Formats: sequence, structure tokens, C-alpha cells
Amino acid sequence: MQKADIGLIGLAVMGQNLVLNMHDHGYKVAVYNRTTARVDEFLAGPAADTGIIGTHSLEELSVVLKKPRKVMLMVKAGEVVDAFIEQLLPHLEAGDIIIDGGNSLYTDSNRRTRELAAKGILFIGSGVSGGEEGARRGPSIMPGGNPAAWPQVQQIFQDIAAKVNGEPCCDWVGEEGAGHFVKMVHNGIEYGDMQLICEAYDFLRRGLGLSVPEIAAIFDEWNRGSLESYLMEISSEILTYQEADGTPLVDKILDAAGQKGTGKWTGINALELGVPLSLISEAVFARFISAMHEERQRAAAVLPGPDTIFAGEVQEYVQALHDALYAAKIVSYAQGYLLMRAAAGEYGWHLNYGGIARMWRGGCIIRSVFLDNISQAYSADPDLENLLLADFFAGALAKAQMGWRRVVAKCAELGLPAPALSSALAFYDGYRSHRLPANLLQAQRDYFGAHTYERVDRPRGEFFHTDWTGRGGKVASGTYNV
Ligand code: NBP
Repeated sequence: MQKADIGLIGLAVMGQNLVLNMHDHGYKVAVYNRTTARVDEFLAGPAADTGIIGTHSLEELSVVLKKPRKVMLMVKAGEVVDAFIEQLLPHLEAGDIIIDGGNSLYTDSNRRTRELAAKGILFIGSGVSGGEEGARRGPSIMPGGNPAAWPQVQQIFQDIAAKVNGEPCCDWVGEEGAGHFVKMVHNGIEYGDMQLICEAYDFLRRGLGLSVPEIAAIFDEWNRGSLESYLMEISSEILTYQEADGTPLVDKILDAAGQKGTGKWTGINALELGVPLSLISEAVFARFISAMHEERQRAAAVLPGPDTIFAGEVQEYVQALHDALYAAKIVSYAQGYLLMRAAAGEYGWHLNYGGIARMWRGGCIIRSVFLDNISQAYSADPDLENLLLADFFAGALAKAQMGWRRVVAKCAELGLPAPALSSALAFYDGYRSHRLPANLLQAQRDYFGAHTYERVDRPRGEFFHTDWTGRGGKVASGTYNV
């Protein structure tokens, strides 16, 4: 029997579609699933007459694979991945490769890369984005882990990945958990993009009083310009969708958002690394507030808002909102890139920032024309300190900022929450400030905790403590942190 190029474990929606995608590209694939009946169902159903090899044990799987063996896990993230790795090890030998394509936490992939390297096994932790359709027709694939494994799987991964202008949306991301880290940031950015579109919808609907079909038409128009993106496209289509009675389905959907946690991980990680990832974090918080649905009904009856009703030129504000959305999106990606830079510094990864933008241009949920501009900015300057400082984006922000400010101010006036649009503006204004009120903050810290401060008229790194009340001591604190 012809041996298989790769084995895949986990025949749920992602696994099945990736296998069929690999098969379409001429690869011989062997499959295994914990519930082995699923193997038989797959072979009798979607994989009928494909020559895909079904196996009913990990031993059988290991025997049918070409060496070095490549085994890809598409199973529930967490303990299940560790359990499969343990069960696989007796059937593998040095130089074999385990790929985890699930949504694993990057710290788990850091650990797995090291533990497996010590056993001679090469590990890849890879983000795979694009859901069912992406897996079947071409996902965005973000592999990281043991660099020695990459040449062995590069061809398969780049063949099955989405293509933009003939370039695969897959490239080596970096060491250890870098691939899963970048996938996590991708998901965080997805939270931010979704929240921004929702705030725009809310401003148009409750703020300007437009109808759902009017908003659908605006989103459709925006999707033909600088805001073109998959999420803008589907949002327009969602708003166009009507129930049998001709009313928009979106109006019937309960406003309580769910989440699976990757946005939350991104926010937690930003706090740990000290990165001001405000927009994505606000997007996660906005989902939390929405989920407090019953409590919000009670609060709505008690807490007053302004009585203001929008008065002004609707068209002017639609244009201003377009600019606000674009500017906030630039900030969101800039913050995401700040986080990746911080993680690269922390873990010693060598990330290819332009390459990451190129990987996200197709096959994934955040795909948009905008990513071309990011990729170009990093091609022009691979050491770019911050996206906002690239000529293209600095220029775009200069043009958009007045509209952005008008929208955020109008939201405050009308009592509409716009946490992503407004936190992005606060970041922008903080980031471009020569002087922030942290001088007073440092004084407060020194007053109550003797935490010391630096002075503007002395070199950085010299610390001073003042006895503010005349009753304190002269000793600065080294340990007391508030
Ligand atoms: P699921 O995340 O639903 O996982 C299903 C697979 O995990 C099945 O093969 C199942 O085997 C196996 N499994 C479970 Br659940 N518990 C197990 C256990 N205790 N021991 C052994 N196997 C176990 O599938 P999916 O939605 O296809 O996602 C696969 C991975 O890809 C996940 O990490 C997911 O986060 C990630 N991902 C999903 C999407 C998406 O759109 N769905 C997109 C991108 C990434 P069984 O058949 O025997 O129950």
C-alpha cells in the first residue's frame, strides 16, 4: 500500500475539511479519531473514493506514514493535545513531527516544543484560521515551533493555504509558541474589528436613526474602499437578511454576546507584557457588558442618559464615521503589533511582521485590503517601531482624526457607548503626547509609598524621594508596590 504523506487526528469539522483539502492537492492522507466510528463514517461519506487511509489505532496510523512521520492534531485544545502526544510517543521515532493545528494556548506550545525536542521529536504549533470554509478551500496557516520541522511540512502547508496574488497565506512565524501567539493576536484583532463594526452600526441606527437596509447599503459601499474586509462584507449581508415577514433578522437576535476566550487571552497577555492593548480589551469587555443582559434591563429603568436627539447633517456624520472606523482600525492593528513585538522580545522570537500581515490577507476572518498597507509598511522598514509612525498610516490618521473626534464626541453627547472607537482615540492622543499627567501620578506614588520619581531636569535613571509632609522618612521603598 502507498504510504501516507501526513496523518491527521481529529475528524471534527476542521480536521475533515483539512484532510479533503490536502487530498485535493495531491497528498496521501491517513486519518484517526478517538471515536473510531467517525473514521468509518468519514470514509463512507465525504471521503468516499478518495483513497484516504482510515486507521483505528495510533499504532496503525504510525505504520502507514512515510518517515519522518508527520502527524497533525486537530482536536480540542488543552489536555486532549497532551494526552494524544503521550499516546503517540511510543509509536514515533527521532525526527518525526507532531503538528498541533488547534487553538492552543501559546504557552502550552512553548512547553511542548521544548519537551518534545528533548525526546528528539519536532513540534509545530500552528494557528489555522478561516473556520470550516477556510479549512476546505484554503485557510490562513500560522506555524511556529521547532524550525527544523518547517522544511518538512512547508510544501504541504503552503499548498493547502489560501492564496492572495499567488502567494500562500502561510509562512514560518517563529520559534516555540510563536505561531499560536500570532493566531491569538489574530483572534484578538478579530474581536476588535467586529466591535468597531458593531459600534458603527449602533451609531448609524440609534444615533443617526437610519434603517437596517440603509445601514446595509452604507456597509456595502464602504466595503468597496479602504474599509474593504470580509467582516464588513458579511455585516452588510447580515443586515440584508430578512425573515419571512420581510423584517431584518438582526432585530430579533438577542444582544448578549458569547465568546470562546481567545480575545480574553490576548487582553490578559497584554496586561502581563505591559502593552496598552486597549481596543481589543475594550472589545472583550463590551461582550461582557452585553452578556449582563437581565441586569442591563434593570439598570436601563434606573440610570438616566441624555435627552439629546441627533440634529445635524446625516451624510456628514456618515463620512465622519467612516473616518473614525478607519482610524480606530489602524490603532487596533498598531496595538496588536505592539503586543507581538513585546512577546518577541520576551521570548526571543524572530517574528517577520510584514509576513504576518501577508498571512492574514486571505483565508481568515480579518482578511482585508488594509493588510496590504501593513505589509508594505514593514517591507519599507522591517524595524518599524509602531505602525502609526509609518508614513502611510500617519498620513491616514491625520486625514481621519477630525471625523473620528466628532463621532466620539457625538456618541458621548447622545449617550451611545463606543468603547472601541473612543479608547482608540484616547490611545492615539496619549501616544502622541509630549507630556502626560504621570508626573502627578509619580508624585502620588512617592507621597504614600516612597516609590521615588525621576526628574525632567536630571538624567533618566536617577531616582528621588521627597518627604512631602515633613512627617515622613528619607528612605525610599524598594518593595511596597501599589
Ligand atoms: P472540536 O474542537 O470540537 O474537537 C473535536 C475533536 O476533538 C474530535 O476529534 C474529538 O473526538 C476530539 N476530542 C474531544 Br472534543 N475530547 C477528546 C478527548 N477527551 N480525547 C480524545 N479526543 C477528544 O473540533 P473542531 O471544531 O474541528 O476544532 C479542532 C481544533 O481546531 C480545536 O482546537 C479548535 O479550537 C480549532 N479551530 C476550530 C475552528 C472552527 O471554526 N471550528 C477554527 C479554527 C481552529 P471524538 O470525535 O471522539 O469526540
